[in-house]
Order: sequence, then C-alpha cells, then structure tokens
Amino acid sequence: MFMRIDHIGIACKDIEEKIAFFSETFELTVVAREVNEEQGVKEAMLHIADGEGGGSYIQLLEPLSEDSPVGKFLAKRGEGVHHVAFGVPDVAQAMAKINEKGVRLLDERPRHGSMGSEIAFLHPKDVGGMLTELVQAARP
Ligand code: V0V
Ligand code: CO
Repeated sequence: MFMRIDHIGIACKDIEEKIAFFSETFELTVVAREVNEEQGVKEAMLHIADGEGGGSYIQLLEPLSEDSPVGKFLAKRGEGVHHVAFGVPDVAQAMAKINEKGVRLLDERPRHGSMGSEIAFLHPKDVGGMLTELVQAARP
C-alpha cells in the first residue's frame, strides 16, 4: 500500500527561519511553497530524493491561525514533527482499505495537498500516536 515516505511534516513558528536552517544545514532545495487555507497552513516543500510514484520531502508548516491544527499543536507541544506522510498509488482506495481495519479517517474524502497532490489524514490515536497522512502525488 505504501510506496515511500512522501514527507515528514514539521510544525514551526517562523517558516522563513526554518527554511533558511534546513536549506543551509542539509543543502536541501525548496521546490514548492503554498498557502493552504483549508488546512490552515503556510507550507514549504524541501526536496530530498525521488522514489516510486513521486519524491520525498521535508514539509515545513507554519499555522495561519491559533485554532488551526498546526496552531493548536504548537501551543500544546511546541515545534517539532507534526505528521508523517506516506505515498500511495490511489488515496481513495487506501482510505477505504485502512478504514476497514478500524482506523479512523479524519477526512471523508481526499483533500487538496501540496504540489497538486490528493491527501487524507488518519487519527493519531489509532496509529500509535502518529498523525499519519496518505498522499497520492499529482501525475507528471
Ligand atoms: C493532536 N494529537 C496529536 C497530534 N495532534 N498526536 C500526534 N501528532 C499530532 N500532530 C493528539 C493530542 O495530543 C490529543 O491527545 C489528541 O490527539 C486530540 O488532539 P487535540 O489537541 O484535542 O486536537 P484536535 O482533536 O482538535 O485535532 C487533532 C487532529 C487535527 C489530529 C484531529 O489536528 C487534524 O484533523 N489534523 C489533520 C489536518 C492537519 O493536520 N493539517 C495540517 C497539515 P491527548 O492529549 O488527548 O492524549 S496540512 C498538510 O500536511 C498538507 C497541506 C500537505 O501535506 O499537503
Ligand atoms: Co503534510
């Protein structure tokens, strides 16, 4: 079901500062930047490698408001790893198969994600405390 780790999402207070840190320290390149109103984030993707069905990235996330998912996470836990996203060939199919196993979906249908992807989240409490995202990358 999982083809690769698509990205690790990192919650940060100041995305510009973290972009500078990650790109300078690890020699990573920012390949996309987006504001996603629906998810309440300003985000940047830093490319690591290319894999089956898409690339793998670090995703830096700054909240658009305090009551957004990342805003609440920062207030409660501070900066750090917010979610892990796995690449899947078909997000709707993966959602259905995973839900059949009793894992709660946080999305009823796929949402718009970074770089034209389709995404869906799984409840962290059902995945060993890890907020999990499924990503179907955009077709090239
Ligand atoms: C909350 N919890 C987490 C967590 N956030 N555990 C692990 N990792 C996280 N990131 C825990 C929290 O400590 C609570 O546990 C419990 O889950 C309920 O959390 P809460 O603080 O009451 O907050 P809620 O319920 O209001 O929201 C939590 C969820 C929410 C996960 C349901 O953040 C959500 O729907 N997230 C999905 C959307 C999202 O995160 N979007 C931003 C990324 P205790 O204290 O009760 O034990 S957007 C993105 O990645 C994009 C666009 C992309 O990749 O393209
Ligand atoms: Co993400």
